[in-house]
Amino acid sequence: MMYKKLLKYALPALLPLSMSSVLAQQAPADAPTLSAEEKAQAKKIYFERCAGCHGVLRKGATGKNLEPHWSKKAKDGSIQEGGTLKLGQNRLEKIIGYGTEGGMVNFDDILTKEEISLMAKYIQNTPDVPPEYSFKDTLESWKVIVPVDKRPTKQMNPFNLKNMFSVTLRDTGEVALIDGDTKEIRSIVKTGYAVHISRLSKSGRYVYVIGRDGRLSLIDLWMEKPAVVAEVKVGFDARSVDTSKFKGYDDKYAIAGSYWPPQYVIMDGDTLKPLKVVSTRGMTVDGEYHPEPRVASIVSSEIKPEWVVNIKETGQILLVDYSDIKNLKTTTIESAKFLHDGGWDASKRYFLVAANASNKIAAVDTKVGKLAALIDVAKLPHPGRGANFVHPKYGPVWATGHLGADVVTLISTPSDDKKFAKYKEHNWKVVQEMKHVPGNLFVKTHPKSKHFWADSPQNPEKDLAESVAVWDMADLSKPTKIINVAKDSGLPETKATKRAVHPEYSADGKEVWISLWGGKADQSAIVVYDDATLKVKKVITDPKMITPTGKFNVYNTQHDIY
Ligand code: DHE
Repeated sequence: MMYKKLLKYALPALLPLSMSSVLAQQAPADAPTLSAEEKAQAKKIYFERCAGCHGVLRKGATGKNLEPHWSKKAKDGSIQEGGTLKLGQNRLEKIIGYGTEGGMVNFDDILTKEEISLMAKYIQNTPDVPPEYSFKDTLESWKVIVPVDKRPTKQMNPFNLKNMFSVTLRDTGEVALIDGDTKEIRSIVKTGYAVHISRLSKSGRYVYVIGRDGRLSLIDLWMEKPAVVAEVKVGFDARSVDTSKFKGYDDKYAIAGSYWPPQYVIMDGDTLKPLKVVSTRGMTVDGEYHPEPRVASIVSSEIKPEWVVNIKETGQILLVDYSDIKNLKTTTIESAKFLHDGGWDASKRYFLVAANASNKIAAVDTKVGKLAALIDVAKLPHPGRGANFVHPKYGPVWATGHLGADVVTLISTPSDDKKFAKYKEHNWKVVQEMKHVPGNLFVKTHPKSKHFWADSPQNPEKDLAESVAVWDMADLSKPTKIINVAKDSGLPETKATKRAVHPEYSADGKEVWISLWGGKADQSAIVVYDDATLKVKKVITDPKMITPTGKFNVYNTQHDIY
């Protein structure tokens, strides 16, 4: 059941809908035939429902390999063979319809019988290869809407930009800029489809938002009414973006990573002019070539001119040195599969990333450029960027939640501060698993807070999906309060679950903002809590507030405070 929710979470990989040319592959002789119309329909369903877990080329990632035929060498040297053709139409229909013990979910409540039969036929055919996307394509897509010399030279609005929130309105293809002080929507800007994340330039002036369709938009917060000043399409399907944060490189570069094609693009920070495209295809940590290693999270170091680029399918973590873009130096660190999201420890020397299919957290020491630890954790870790705080018994810890387990894991992290020297023996160990519920996506705290927040939007129980748990960090044995955010919002009952998702602090650490991710057509809200009293302070709602998900406070995102 949990896995089902996870799959539903992984649904909207939109890429091929926007692709005009796809390299059609020869069907195996014994594969069921499909008319052009059926194929188009199946392709759409595949990309909307299946690609997130199984990959565009169907090599498998979180989900199984779905090629018509595959063979691989087992650990004992024997050759194993399999494939969708071997499974056959009946078995495939059953797997798609009813799911498997291995984690495949049942689709009988999502797809019709005819659609299930169609999908079973479709996956016995060889996957089509979507087109590549070159440096030239990237350059041709690049648009400067307001040139740098036509932009303001100082902030032209009276807003407290530090406390501005960039909020994803997922299904409308927009981002709302909400004033954290007054809670007013200052601007709603058109962006790519289902913006995934917002990141800030080092100075805090520019917001970079990346759509799932690969459209990267640059917003200038200094304008009287903040608006998009440049755009570029970095690929057909993307999730990550970051900027150059090392001293001397303020607002100089941006980097965005794509799922398809598997590559990343380095750009000028203030215009998004593409400078370099780098493919991420290559060998997995198991020594096998992978044609579709998608770029998952990217973070920017403050101690070196470097980005940490996490490659999902290969399990390789790249440290990309941007001090000389023409002669790019990259350190490749082996970790585990499949890399997803992660964040810095409190010292910002170590980056911790979830290898979700391996149930591990990989920690990279960016000072020495090496893997510091691979830590076994509970099923399907999903940290977001994680959360850092000082544990009453174990000192500095970094926390991750789990999609597939009912705990929040606390991992001890090293510190140069002498007062924490006594905790050294615990470093890189799981020191506590706090009891939570499965289906968690994001955890959050703030250096000025005594509270720790965790959501559970993917929990199958409506009540839990609409609630968040809060712990008092002095006593982590159980949550101090479970808050039903949907009820607190005062919004009318809707058929769609209003998933309470992504807690985010205000710049001063006094408020926590939670999105209610409701139905596509439902007016929704962000509920703002007073972090000290855990009482509702404000419900931000508006007819334009449709499917709010990620929220990024300017100051906290700029300085990686979490
Ligand atoms: Fe995310 C972060 C990938 C579905 C909301 N998500 C990330 C990152 C990756 C990723 C690689 C890290 C980016 C970084 O730090 O550079 N997410 C994916 C998927 O592949 C997946 C499973 C399926 C898909 O097709 O996109 C997926 N994600 C979702 C959602 O359905 C969520 C809940 C709602 C939404 O808006 O789409 C969602 N993901 C987020 C958010 C972050 C994120 C809010 C940033 C967390 C942060 O605090 O930084």
